[in-house]
Order: sequence, then C-alpha cells, then structure tokens
Amino acid sequence: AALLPGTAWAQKPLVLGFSQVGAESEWRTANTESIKSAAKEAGIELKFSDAQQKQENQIKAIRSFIAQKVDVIAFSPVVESGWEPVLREAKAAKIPVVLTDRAVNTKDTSLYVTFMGSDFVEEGRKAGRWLVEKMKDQKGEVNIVELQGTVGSAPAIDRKKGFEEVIKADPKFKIIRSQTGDFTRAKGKEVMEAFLKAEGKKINVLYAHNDDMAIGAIQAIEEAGMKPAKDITIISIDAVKGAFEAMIAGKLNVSVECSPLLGPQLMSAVKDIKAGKAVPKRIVTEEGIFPMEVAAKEMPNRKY
Ligand code: GYE
Repeated sequence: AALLPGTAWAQKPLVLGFSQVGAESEWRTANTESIKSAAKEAGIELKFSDAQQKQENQIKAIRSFIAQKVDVIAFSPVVESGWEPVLREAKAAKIPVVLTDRAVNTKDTSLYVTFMGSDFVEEGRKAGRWLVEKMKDQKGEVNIVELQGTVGSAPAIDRKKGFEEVIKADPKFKIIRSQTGDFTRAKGKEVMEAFLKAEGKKINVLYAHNDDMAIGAIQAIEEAGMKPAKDITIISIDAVKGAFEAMIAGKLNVSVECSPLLGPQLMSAVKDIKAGKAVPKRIVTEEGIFPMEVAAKEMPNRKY
C-alpha cells in the first residue's frame, strides 16, 4: 500500500550523529550517559561514536555521519583547531552541526549552529580566586605545579588562561612546573611523580585541570610520604563524585564545578533546529565551586 504523505514522515525519528571525545574521565562517562539517556527520552535515534581522544577518529565519524545523511551532527571536539575542512563538508551536505562541551577556533562561525557548554576561562578564574583568598595571609612564595588537560583542547587552554589571569595579580604565586596529564588518572599520577621527584617539598599547591588527574596525583603524593590537601593544597575542576569522596576523606581542598549533563539541552536544540526555530549561538552552563568544608553536605545532591 502507498504510504500516506505526512504520517510516514512524521513517525520517522530524528537521527543524531554524535562523535564523543573518548572515555578519559569520570566527567566524560557522565556526559556520554547524559547524551544517551536524553536521546532515548526524546525519541531521537542516536548514532554514537567514541574517538578515543583522537581527532582523526572524530573526523572519520563525522564523514560517516554525512554519508549516512543524519539529520543533525553533534560533537565534542577533542582539540580546538583543524576542523574547517570537515565542517565545510557537513555544510555542503546541508547537515547542521552542534558543538557540545568544547569549542573550535574556526573564524567562520557559520560552520556550526550553536556551541553549548561551560565557560572554561571562568572556571580557571574561580580556581585562581579560591587560591588567592586561601593564601592571602601567606608571606613567602607560593610554588604551584599545574597538571594540564589534553594539549590543544579548549578546556586545557582556557583553564590555564583564567587561572593565570587571576594569580598574576600577586608575584608571590609562581607556577614552577606545568605539564599535560591528558585528563586521565594514570597520567596525572605519573606526571605528579615526576614533579615530586624534581621539586619535592618545594611544592605548595597543585592545580589540576580536572578531578581525575588530581585523584591520580593524590596517590603519587601519598606514595611520596606527604599529606594531600595538607602538605600540598589541591585544586581541581569538574566536581564529579570521585572529587567529593576525596574532599570528604580530607585529601582534596576544592573542586570547581563543570557540568557534563548536556544531554537534555542537546536534544532540545536538535528538535528546535529541525523545526526551523532559532537557537542561540552560545548556550553557557551555570556552575559553582565546592570547597571540602561543604562536601559532605553537598554530596547527596550531586547528579554525576
Ligand atoms: O573537564 C575533563 C574531560 O571537556 C569539560 O574533559 C571537558 C573536560 C573535563 O576529560 O574531565
């Protein structure tokens, strides 16, 4: 029988191709879960692809979404640069693109519809402001080691920038070592071991661009016979459950919130785009900061 025009199409679910960065952190796992469950909830068919932290895999996934003629492509770009060619291919195929979580640095902003996610520079500033306040009566030098996120990624670039912007107001703050730990626990531990070997007791503060690297570093600090959060003040970002556990155990001083729960707003943007509704070019996530003193009280309210 002939399909009735209208009905058949109305029943066809929207198809969203999503290219995820990987599974490098607790944050990322919660983000993946949020996207998968929100798609289900919204009745959107999700084609999900994990790039294992490699840009080439993301480009391949996006090309395959174009070939499959999905309705919308969304992705969290592992690094900021190098996306123009593939984004132009999507544009030529008239497939709208949504950036989630991380930004790209392309000048041509017509290559994507919207970018939803956190203000990473502001997160870095929050970390810096907390430290400046905490150390305000400290007279001598404050030696900081920094565990950076993935090289070339928006959160690594911006969290470094925001933090430096705030601490440079007082020359007593010195970043004595800064290296990438690729946002993972294993790398965070490994790099912290090297920092401890090189600088030992000189280190007063650890600034980690995410909780997982801080948690790895805490192990390294304990294995070196020092007390995390006491001998070395530790600041990190994300505020995942693991960070709350570390704060409650007295091993992490503070975590700046970065919400991974982007699924519901992504699905509503996908629907709006397909319905021809206007979507804001930038959707910023609202977030706070949690020092260890409030961790036990806040823990039951945490959703990731
Ligand atoms: O902070 C980190 C993850 O892009 C905001 O990526 C995200 C970051 C998050 O691996 O834990």
